[in-house]
Parts: sequence; structure tokens; C-alpha cells
Amino acid sequence: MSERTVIKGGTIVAADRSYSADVAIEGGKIVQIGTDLQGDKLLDAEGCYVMPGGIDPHVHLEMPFMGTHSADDFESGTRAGLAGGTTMVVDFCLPSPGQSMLEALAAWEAKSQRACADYSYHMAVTWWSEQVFEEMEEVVKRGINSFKHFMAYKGALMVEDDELFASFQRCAAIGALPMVHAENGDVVATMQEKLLAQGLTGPEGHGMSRPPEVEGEATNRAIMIADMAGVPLYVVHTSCEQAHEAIRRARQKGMRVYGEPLIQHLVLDESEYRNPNWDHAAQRVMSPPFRDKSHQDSLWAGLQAGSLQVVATDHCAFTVDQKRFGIDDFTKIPNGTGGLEDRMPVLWTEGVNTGRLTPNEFVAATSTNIAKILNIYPRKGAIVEGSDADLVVWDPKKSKTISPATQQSVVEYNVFEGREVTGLPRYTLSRGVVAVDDGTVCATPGHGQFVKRDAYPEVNKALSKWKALTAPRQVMRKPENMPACA
Ligand code: DUC
Ligand code: ZN
Ligand code: ZN
Ligand code: ZN
Repeated sequence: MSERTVIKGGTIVAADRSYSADVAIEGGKIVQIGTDLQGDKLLDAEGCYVMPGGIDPHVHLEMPFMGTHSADDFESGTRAGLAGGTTMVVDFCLPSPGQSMLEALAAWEAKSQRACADYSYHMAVTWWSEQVFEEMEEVVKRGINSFKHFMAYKGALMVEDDELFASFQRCAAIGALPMVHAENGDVVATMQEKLLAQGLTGPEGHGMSRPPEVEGEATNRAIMIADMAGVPLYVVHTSCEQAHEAIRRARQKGMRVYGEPLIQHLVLDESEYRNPNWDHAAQRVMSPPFRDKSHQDSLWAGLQAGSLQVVATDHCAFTVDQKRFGIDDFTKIPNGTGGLEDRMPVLWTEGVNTGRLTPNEFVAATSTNIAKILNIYPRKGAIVEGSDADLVVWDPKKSKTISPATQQSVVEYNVFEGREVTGLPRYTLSRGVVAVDDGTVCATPGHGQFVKRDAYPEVNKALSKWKALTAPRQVMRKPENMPACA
């Protein structure tokens, strides 16, 4: 018989309620929840919350991008996640324009072999053709039920509106969820050119070239196109009120639109780009850029009201030297920041400890809502018998100051550096195996497994077809049959 681990004396915090109970684990699964449980191995959760492990729905590990590769790979990335209580990541498989999705998928599978925690992929639609149309169905069969579209990065990853519409309709037909990076890529490209022509080459130009209007417009456009295709929509890295407003309005009309703020946008603002130290500013360059503080209030309000559902990181870390590719031209600074290790401690500190979120809402935003939206609930995101034992024993009193010296990411800096956080894992368990023990990461490369995410069930598909375009039902009348005008 397999070893039985029992997490003892904690308070279970689920998305819907909190209660005191022990949790017994065997064979990587939760097998019993109750009081006074016994086991071969006991983990003390006295004074702690026992929560579903975090799921980060948006990371880029070892991704070829802007002439380089993001610096954290599946090993360092998942280690970072585990250190901060995140037990699953969803990466983006990114075919280069013209490349087969299945070929790109094979490359991603090879890169994922050293993952320390479970993982899944979203597939990016970076170009459009008959082949892409055909391959999308095969991708879903392989357990990837979401497709990401870039509305920005003109001349590289960006897709046009006709391609978006075609792909969204395809998603509707095969039971997949479309996602968008919503920024108007044409406007961004024009603004970049203008700023560079004026001699503005520093990182402050990054934010100026991508104002909130650029994101609000693209978010609204994607929502309307999804509505016409009759498919739900997931908007990644919602960073501003303009985008949030479009999502709020759509939801109020009954559309299934999901919004994903990043932990970076919740707590960091545009003043970072005016730091006189070039490296400091460039290290914060990501898209969408950091906004002024008023947008943070909007994002927090969205999490409280439920108009925004999940918190992610878009973890896409680059080293100091990689960032310096853009020393003479801000458009060449690789876009991206880290955050995998810090998402949960920072959200707990700034959300729960300030009273903005309840512990249950924290669990919903970091795990349960994500599992539901991505169709892996209750295998992930839940503490119920039969679920994977991806768990975090969370010590709400444990503190640290965030520092690159102690982080798992391979980059030399951290955008949250110097921030004090209170609320950290005592233990993180990946399918029942202790991967973090009081700050020490003891994760095993290769332990992580691919999590298949099935196509959405018929009932969800039917519910989402609120305005799907259908063929006209009425046959055109011949002139001789037409009734006279009144
Ligand atoms: N934005 C980033 O900052 N990095 C990766 C991709 C993206 O859209
Ligand atoms: Zn993006
Ligand atoms: Zn600095
Ligand atoms: Zn991203």
C-alpha cells in the first residue's frame, strides 16, 4: 500500500467556505477529509490555512521572443511557482508564423520534460490557413482547449480581424476557449515610430506608445467579434479601466467574458518607467505596460465584484543583459517581467491583509476560478476526495522581504524587490509530494506531468451561443413573388 500523508490541524480554505479538518493523501490524491485522521507521515498545519495549490494560467517559459528566449525554463519556472505556493502553470505554445501547431507542440513537450510541477499549454494562433483550421481540432484532442491570439506585435505574432473571426468561429465549433492579448497593434506601431522619430528612445517611451485606450479598444473589439462568433472569450493581462469596462459591460449583457489581471498591474505603476536608472526601468518593460494608480483601483474592484475572475503573472523573465538589447531603442527591449514566485504572497499581502479580499476570494482568484474556466475542475483547484493533492499549507504569519538573492528565478533582479510580504507557504505539495518545506525547495525535475484539458462540454458550448451567426433561414423571394409595398 502507498504511504499515507496527513496534513493535520489546519483550516481548510476553499473558494466557497473555510472549516477545520485534516487532509489525508495517498497515491497523489486526496483520499479523506475529516478530523483526527492518522497516517504514516504527518505535516503540521497548526495555525495555517490549507488551500488548493495555486494555478498560474499565464506563463512563458523558455519562449523564443523578440530575438531571444525568456530566461526561466520549465525547471526554474516551476520551482519558482512551488516556492510561492503555485502547483500548476499554463504555458503558451507559440508556433512561429507559418509553422505547424503540432510541430511547435512537439518542441514544447520536449522543453517541459524537466518541469517540477504539473503544467498545461494554451496554443497560440499566430497565422491563419487551412492547415491551422484543421490542426486546431487535433490540438483539442491532445488536451489543449484554449487558443491565444495576439492583437499586437505587428509584423510578428499579430493576427488581423478576419483571422480572429475565423479562429473564434473555429473555437466555437470544436469546443475551445479563445483568448486574446488585447492591444491595437497598428496604433502601437504608429506611436512607436513617432516617438522614436522624436528621439525618444528610452524605456519611458514604452508606456507612452501603449496607452490604456489601445487596450480598451482591442478588448472591446475582441468581445464583439467573439459575440458574433458565439463563443466565450478570455482576455489575458487586463491592465486598465478601459479594458475592464468593456469586460464588465459584456458580462452585464450575459456574455461569457473572463478578465485576468496580473499581480504586477495590481501593485506596480507607471512611475517605474521614469526611474533614472535605465536598467531599473527596462526591467519593468512588459506589455501591457504598468499604468497610473487609478487603474489599480479598477482592477481590485473588479476582483471584489467578480467582473475580473483570476490573477496571473504572465511570467516572462529576461536577464539584465537581455533587457539591454534595447539600450538604444525601447521597442527592442524584450517585453516581460517575472512574478511566478511572488504572485500568491503579494496578492495575500496586498489583498487579504488589507481586507480587500477574503481568504476564500483569494483561493478563487489564484486557483479555483482558473480550474473551472480551463475545464480541469475539480481535479485541480479543489480540496475534495479524489482531487489531485496539489496543496499549499499557508502560514499567514510568515514574513519575508522579496529579494533576487533568495529567489528561484534565474534572473538577477525582481520587480517586487524590497517589498515585505506576510503570508507564505509552510509546505507546498505537488500531487502529494512535499516540494517546499519551510522555505526549502525540494522539488524534483521531471515530477511535473502534462494535464489534459478536454473540450468544453456541450452544455457550456450551448450556453455560450448567445448570438452566434447562423445561415439566414428565409429564402430570398423572387421579384415576381414579392408583395406590393404598403
Ligand atoms: N507581454 C509581455 O510582456 N511578455 C510576453 C508576451 C506579452 O504579451
Ligand atoms: Zn500578452
Ligand atoms: Zn532599481
Ligand atoms: Zn503573455
